[in-house]
Amino acid sequence: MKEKILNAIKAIDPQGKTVVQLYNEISDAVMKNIEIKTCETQNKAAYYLSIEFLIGRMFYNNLLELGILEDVANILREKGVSIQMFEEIEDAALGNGGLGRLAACFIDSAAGLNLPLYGMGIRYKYGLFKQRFEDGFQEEFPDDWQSFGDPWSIRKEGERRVIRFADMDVTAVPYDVPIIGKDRINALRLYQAEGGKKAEQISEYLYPADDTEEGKLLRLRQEYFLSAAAVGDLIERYVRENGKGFAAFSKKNAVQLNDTHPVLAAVEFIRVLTHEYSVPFAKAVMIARETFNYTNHTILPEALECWPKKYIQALLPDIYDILVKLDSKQRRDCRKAGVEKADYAAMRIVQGTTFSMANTAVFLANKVNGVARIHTEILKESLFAPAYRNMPEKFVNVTNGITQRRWLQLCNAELSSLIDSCIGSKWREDVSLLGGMKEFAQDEKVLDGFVKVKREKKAQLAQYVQAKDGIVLLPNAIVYAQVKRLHEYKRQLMTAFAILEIYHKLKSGELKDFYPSVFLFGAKSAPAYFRAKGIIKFINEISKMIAADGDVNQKLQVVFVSNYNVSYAEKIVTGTDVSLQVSTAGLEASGTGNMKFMLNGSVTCGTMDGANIEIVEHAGRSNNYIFGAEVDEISRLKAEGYDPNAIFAKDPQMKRAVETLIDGTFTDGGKGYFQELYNSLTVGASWHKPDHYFIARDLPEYVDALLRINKDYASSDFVKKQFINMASAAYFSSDRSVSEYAEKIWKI
Ligand code: 26Q
Repeated sequence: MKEKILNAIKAIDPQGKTVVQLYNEISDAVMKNIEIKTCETQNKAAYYLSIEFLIGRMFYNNLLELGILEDVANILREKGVSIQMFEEIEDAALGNGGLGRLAACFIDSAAGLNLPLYGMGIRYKYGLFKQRFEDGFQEEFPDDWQSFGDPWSIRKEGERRVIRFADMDVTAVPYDVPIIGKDRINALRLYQAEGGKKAEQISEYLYPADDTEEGKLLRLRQEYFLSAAAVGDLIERYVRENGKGFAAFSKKNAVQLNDTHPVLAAVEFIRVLTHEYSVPFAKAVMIARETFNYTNHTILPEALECWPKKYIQALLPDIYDILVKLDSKQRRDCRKAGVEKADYAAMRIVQGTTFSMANTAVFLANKVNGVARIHTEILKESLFAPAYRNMPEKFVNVTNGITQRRWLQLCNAELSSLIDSCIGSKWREDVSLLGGMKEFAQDEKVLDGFVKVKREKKAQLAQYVQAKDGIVLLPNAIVYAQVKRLHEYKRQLMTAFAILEIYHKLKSGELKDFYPSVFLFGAKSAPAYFRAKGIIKFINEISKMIAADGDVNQKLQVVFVSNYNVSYAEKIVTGTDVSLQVSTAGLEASGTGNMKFMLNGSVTCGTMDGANIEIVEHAGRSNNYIFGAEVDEISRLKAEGYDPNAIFAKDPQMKRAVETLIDGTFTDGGKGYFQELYNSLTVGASWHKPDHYFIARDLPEYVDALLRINKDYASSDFVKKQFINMASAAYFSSDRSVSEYAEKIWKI
């Protein structure tokens, strides 16, 4: 296969061709010579249903996975073409953050582990919006990723299927994308909606604006579209091979629901079995329960989906009937099992005028899992406590992971070769061997090599930032990075205040011997999320002020890169010294960026939240900078009362930083963003109490941690800390996560 591909690429003549043309020709040469597996004939297979797959750029990754990246680079070089030029081909951003990127890492790992795991999602015409800053404000532009062509998918015309809504029929046409592993290539199947203008809308946008009823209905259509297309595929294939008795269905199929967005798949499954194959309702429910599993990714109340009954009734009357029947069955089951009234009320599928998707998922799932140990504990103790009390065997933890192929081998060839030179190259296939690097943590020569790699990656990052954003990074500075979706609970605003405090200390002369530092932010805000947009503007204002201040601008720099995406992340995680992971304890389910930084040798400056806890367990707390209130303290503060204003009053430096929001230091052009942020901290806003995310509680310790890092950075100990983090990262490979899913949940 490799020979064939390389020969086909050798035969390409780059003369007079554009980058896009060449990209398509080379990609085609690969696609013509590989075989994509779309199903199993004998064995059990697992299906990963997700409304997002944040794949990123496929070109380099696919060549890497095929083991021909270097060969192709050489062939192209001989033709006078640099393989780097394909960096202008933009990412397929069919996801917006952690949940979508996790799905991409998982299918990558499964292919690498030779496991039959097939992704199923939606082929959005436009991915996550492109972000630009206009006067420091976020502006959004459509992401027309197919303008570069889409050589990496195959349209499966023959496998189209009709999806029925009350008011229209929509055709789902699958496109199969190869997910390449060493010994197998699995399909990621993305469905496109067709059948007229209204039908096509369904797969037009990732996250259509849902501030209107129409937008919400469109989102519901998307969820059912994916669910019904996937279930239709699974059932049709099963019946073709096994006939219409469904007794063995769950022996051949396991389905993972990536959060509740595709949970209607389990309901649709019951609909098809009962309505189309005359399976009795109770039996259909039983089979669904053996087949489907649910991963929860967030406990934030505003992200827990509840669909108004009337929406489901209007668009999906048969699904409505099944949900109502499930709700009755749940009542009977609970009564029979002697479930407490209060527990039943909390677990109930019907909640007021809505259906709770999380409760539906828990009811229908064989296993329910959280994505880091603390998160699963919180599910068991809080969010799903009643269900856990009554069905403890359902709950399992699988801590998230990331693929070391994209997040080390591909993005950091330099560090990868350093590792090869110490422990050989077997770790590339068996990442658990990476732990062997710990033995080199005292080896001065290896540490020197590590420092050199970091310096080189920092220089590459600087080049990239300059090319993309036109900003020149301070040379040889410490790089602190906070890159992730913009959300209040992630507390980018707290980092902004910490920077302001440091700035004021620099100005007053209180801070001597401050090592030059760059704070790098990357984040997109949901278009309608007013406060998040205010935070972006605020950080950009801080950035501007510091850059213009000759007293400090050689010591401190704040850069908010625009259009942060997977490709940007590949540069940032390698060139960073300090990974900022500072969510309010209990609210970041896991985080996966934290793992990418760790693997590339950053220390974590963060709270005891999500996977940070397991990270410091593996790498040693003393090799990281942990601060802030832990979950218990946050609960206590919530119960006993928390008064941020009292803290502001006693801490003049904090007060000064916070008041820059309203004291005229910065302007938001009279749009009210900064006043709104200020109010949210001091008087509360919407349904939240003041400082709902406990910034005042954690900020002093945060500033302290950042300054401690600044002191430590100049010592050799700091490099050792970074190195040990890298050497301890094997556990956070998605190879490990996927193996756990395969064993504990899918039984494949
Ligand atoms: C909910 C209701 C209506 C519309 C949209 C949504 C919605 C959309 C996206 C709710 C949640 C999401 C995405 C959640 C997400 O990305 N969660 C992240 O998942 C990662 C992988 O498990 C974790 O590492 C992160 O901690 C978690 O925030």
